[in-house]
Amino acid sequence: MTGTFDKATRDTTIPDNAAVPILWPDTSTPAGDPMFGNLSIAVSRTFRWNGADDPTEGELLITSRDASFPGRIRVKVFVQSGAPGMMSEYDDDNDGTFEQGAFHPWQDFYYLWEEDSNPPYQRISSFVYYMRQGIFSLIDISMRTANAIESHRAALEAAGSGNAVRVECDALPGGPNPPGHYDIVWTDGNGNGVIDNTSAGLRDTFTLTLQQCWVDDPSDPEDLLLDGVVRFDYYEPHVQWGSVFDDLVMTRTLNNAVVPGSAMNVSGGFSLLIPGY
Ligand SMILES: [Ca+2]
Ligand SMILES: [Ca+2]
Ligand SMILES: [Ca+2]
Repeated sequence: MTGTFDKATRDTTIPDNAAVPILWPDTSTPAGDPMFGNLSIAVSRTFRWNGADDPTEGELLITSRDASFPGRIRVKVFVQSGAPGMMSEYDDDNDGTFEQGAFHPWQDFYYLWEEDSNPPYQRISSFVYYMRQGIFSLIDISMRTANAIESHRAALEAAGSGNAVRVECDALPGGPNPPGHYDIVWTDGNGNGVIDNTSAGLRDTFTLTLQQCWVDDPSDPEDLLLDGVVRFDYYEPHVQWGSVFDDLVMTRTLNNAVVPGSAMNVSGGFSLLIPGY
């Protein structure tokens, strides 16, 4: 996935195409049949956010890579009767005409995939978008992790390689919820006493262990409660790093209260290259 972020306007764009094998919503327990088979996802119109939580432009085309369903699904940002949301459409015989279609405002669209009784093309549209949002959340966590390392750079270097620096998180209202925390451990791979990057297996690495860490963005009603481990298996300050999530539990909070049933368990990782960050 590639894109750009304008720091001044907070305009995010994602113009790429991506082939993503999406099999299970929770890859830590890959048992039973995959939900929707193996899907190919193409961005047919650039996604733009422009500082908003939900995109204001964008369109995806979804096909099956393992013949789980015929034809193709189109899902696009749409406004109907003044309500912003997504239009899902299905061309089941691949002749270019989309015979079926339905609009859902954002709050309904997000959760279409969970209901077995919804038409499969609507569930798949919703699930693909839900997964993209999940990836966005992980990118956000990865960038916050890099920020945390830079914010505590002096303390980490003073503590030395292998010694944890503890950082308090915010207190989730409605006790008993004592503020959680995270511990950052820096491993000075090249042993030079500073946080840096050198080549060929002598990389500085980091481990963040989060315990009931909740950080409130005052401008956003939705925040995350985090438990688990985020590692950087390499880190080049302000340029690139490799994020690994070990049994990270992400639980959504809405208006400072946990959303029941929203906990998502993530294991896996990706590399991030951010020139000019
Ligand atoms: Ca058709
Ligand atoms: Ca170093
Ligand atoms: Ca908030």
